[in-house]
Amino acid sequence: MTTSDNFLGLEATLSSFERAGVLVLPIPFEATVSYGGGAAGGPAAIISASQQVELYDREYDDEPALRYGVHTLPALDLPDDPERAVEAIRAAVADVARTGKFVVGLGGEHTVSVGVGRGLLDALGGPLTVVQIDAHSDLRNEYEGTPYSHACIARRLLDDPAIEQVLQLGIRSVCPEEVVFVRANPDRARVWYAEAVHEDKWRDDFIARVRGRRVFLTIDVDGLDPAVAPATGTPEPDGLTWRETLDILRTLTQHAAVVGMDCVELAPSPGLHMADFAVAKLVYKAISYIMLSGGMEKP
Ligand SMILES: [Mn+2]
Repeated sequence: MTTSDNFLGLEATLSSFERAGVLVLPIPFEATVSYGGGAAGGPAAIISASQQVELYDREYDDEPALRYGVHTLPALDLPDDPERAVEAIRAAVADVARTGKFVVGLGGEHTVSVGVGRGLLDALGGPLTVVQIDAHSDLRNEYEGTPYSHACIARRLLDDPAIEQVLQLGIRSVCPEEVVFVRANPDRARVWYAEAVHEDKWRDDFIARVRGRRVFLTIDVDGLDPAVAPATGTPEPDGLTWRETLDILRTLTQHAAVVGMDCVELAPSPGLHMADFAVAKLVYKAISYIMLSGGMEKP
């Protein structure tokens, strides 16, 4: 592994497996995409763009990556069948998480998050709360003939009673089935639509739901506004701003222990490399918040 193919382009001393506190796992899976394609190219684009991200972070007056170190694993080679792919991701993530290092999955379509969440449960045990930044609720029981569609991932995670709740922020697009599900299961699913975030009407309720919990954080890049991250398969207007997104991540990591995360659905597009860069910078910010807030040691 050279500096050109590891996340942030860190020197060997900071990116070796032994030294790193963070493991980045590329998961270039794409099979159930329903609109714009290209998510399979997401991990490579994020890693490539991350080489351009300044390591110095003004919020910390420091280069946070030098404190925790990041190792980039080889990309997973997965079958096309989504259910089998989810099982393979689950096994791989469980192996990686058992090292005790912090795991960051890079998708790939959102279906990969089912495997990441289940793998974290296998390795670290439950219960886990899922915090999902997304334009879509992904709470359908089935979509286009498969329960393992990218449009069903929150529902699949909730199949496991060890997933105690899914908390969603930035949502703009839902179907009647999803609205009915959320109303019928208020203890297990909670949605803060984008307007609630824009109007700052999420914070207190969100903190109450995450405080002291162990969290799997899943970021669908379409949760952000297309002005920030336009290169994605199912873009929706009125998304989260950069500042709102960081506010959510900062608030989350101040009150909960994030034990694993992923970032999915970047579909790199020619001429839109600003999206690759924004997502790479967002992943770096998220890792820093998690690792430097005490992360896994929190209650
Ligand atoms: Mn989405």
